[in-house]
Amino acid sequence: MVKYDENSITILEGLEAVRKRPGMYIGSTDKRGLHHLVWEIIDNSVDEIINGFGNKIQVRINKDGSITIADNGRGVPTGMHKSGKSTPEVIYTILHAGGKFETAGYKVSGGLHGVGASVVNALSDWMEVTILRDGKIHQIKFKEGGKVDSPLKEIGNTNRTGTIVTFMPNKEIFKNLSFSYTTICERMQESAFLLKELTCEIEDMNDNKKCVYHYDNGLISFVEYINEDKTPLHKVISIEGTKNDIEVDVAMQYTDSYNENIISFVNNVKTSDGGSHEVGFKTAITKAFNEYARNNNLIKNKETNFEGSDAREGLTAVINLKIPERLLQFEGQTKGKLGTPEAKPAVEGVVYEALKYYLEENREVSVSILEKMIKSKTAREAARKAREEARNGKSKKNEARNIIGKLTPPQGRNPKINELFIVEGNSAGGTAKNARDRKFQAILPLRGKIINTLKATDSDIFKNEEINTMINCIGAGYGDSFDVKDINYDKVIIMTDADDDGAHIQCLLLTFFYKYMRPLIEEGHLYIAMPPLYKIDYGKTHEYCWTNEELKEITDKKTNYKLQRYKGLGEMNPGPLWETTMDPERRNLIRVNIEDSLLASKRVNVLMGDVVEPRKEWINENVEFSLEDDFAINLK
Ligand code: 0RA
Repeated sequence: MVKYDENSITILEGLEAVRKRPGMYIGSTDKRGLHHLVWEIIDNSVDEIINGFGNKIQVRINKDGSITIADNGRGVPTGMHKSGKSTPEVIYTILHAGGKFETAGYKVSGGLHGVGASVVNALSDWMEVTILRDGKIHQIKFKEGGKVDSPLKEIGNTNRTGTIVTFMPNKEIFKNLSFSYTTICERMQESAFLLKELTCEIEDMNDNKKCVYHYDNGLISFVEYINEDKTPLHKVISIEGTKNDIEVDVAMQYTDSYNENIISFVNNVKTSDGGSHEVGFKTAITKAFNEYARNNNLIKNKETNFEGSDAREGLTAVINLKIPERLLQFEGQTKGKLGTPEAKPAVEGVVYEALKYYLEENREVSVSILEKMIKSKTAREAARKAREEARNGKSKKNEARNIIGKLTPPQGRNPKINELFIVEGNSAGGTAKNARDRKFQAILPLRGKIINTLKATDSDIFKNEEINTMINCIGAGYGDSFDVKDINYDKVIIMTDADDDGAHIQCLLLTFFYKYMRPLIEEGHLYIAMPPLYKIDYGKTHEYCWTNEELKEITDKKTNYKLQRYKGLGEMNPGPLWETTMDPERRNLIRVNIEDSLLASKRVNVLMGDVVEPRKEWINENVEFSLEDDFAINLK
């Protein structure tokens, strides 16, 4: 254990730089950046618990817009730093201050995190740190981005230890100042899954919400949670082992779904872009299942092996590695990919040995998993054959027939400008056709219900007419062969009624795009249109409303008006539809933005259930409003 003390802190830079270029330190100043501040403070508390001190973190969203993060660790040291300032003042005002940047100890901070609590202070109106340590309570207060408002002083006695930080984010820097209870809960829940001993409490004082997370079974519970709405084929398999100083901890479970969901962490930091440990894991399971299948004659001599994708269909796995700092290597711009070469053989060795043993010991489970893999292999081979036939021209005519009569194409042929509106139902499609600017807007009405691509097999999905039509219209392929460079439209816009059915269709479409055309989302080409709910007519003029609050605000002020409620797009006339929803100069589009594949797939599951509320919440939380005025300017 490394001994941290007052002197292990060096002074590097001032806070001014942070305020000038917040993006450099926290990525952005939108909702994501705002939450980055919270992760920064929480990570410090988590670090303390990883190091073996304390077992509880509490987060409270306060009524005044500030947020409090408390832990029961040792408490920040309260002595004097060699600079003549108190240690807390140094930690919370000097950039890059903090033991973890300069010790050769075990603890690491991967990814973007760990830039320090001082960054949070720099970007806050005020911050207050209360420390419980050595029988005393100390407090220090800062204002205006890190100026000392009240220096460290003793304010009472206590028999507990810990650190309590409250901060108010700067109103000028952050566009959106409201902390998301859901986002914070999800993050804290993840920490609780990874650290068995940790208990997390989150409380929102604005609407009296509170939740507590604690999981004695750690990763096993994590996998059970991800698979909560699916049908598992067996109990979660738990694998633990150490090889070459790398601790490997894995939990895995197959379900009857077709999705693969592998999530990995290194020293409790998520490796969103995978890396050598994931490669090792995949190699190990493919090898173990192929060997078992061969030895038990489930794959015959002449037949080919399972491919990796067969071995992963329907698999949910969480991998957590503890790697000593001297072996750590991260790659990629966001440092989300593990580079450490030693991690591959370590994970591969541990997982292969354990899985081989497990399969021998649990024959019934092995057979049910292998039956599924055989189906996947057969379907994969059939799909390949069908694709080859299609490529040989056999289905070209069908494709053309598929589109003709459904799509109303634009006159112009510029894929950098053209827009595709995917519209719910024929009647809405007719209105949209009349409302559009035919130069660059295309209309594709969807007739049938969209298939749930999370539950259906690949072959069912590609038999589905609506899906085929969309793939053909967009024109850039799908799945691994999807190439965003080939898209026929700069914007693919989902336009549905503003009701629950519409929300459901949106979610089914989002699921499809998420699964088969993810780059379309990643590169910002997928949008949701926002038709209004009401029209208010004053005789000579009129106005539209998108929410009930807006409506109330207007109707509270006016007296003489006629109110029309739009039950669906089909009820709107082309004029109003153009003005409110399709005209680039006036419309509001939501750009679809899926940040996190675990949450997305988890949520897509929630969305696909029969519950409507979580669906709406998901849309509210995940789609970011962006007025795209740049486009309007380009057109004129
Ligand atoms: C430096 C040294 C020591 C603890 C901490 C920092 C510490 C920081 C934070 C931030 C949030 N919670 C925290 N808990 C602890 C340990 C000094 C010692 O007792 O040896």
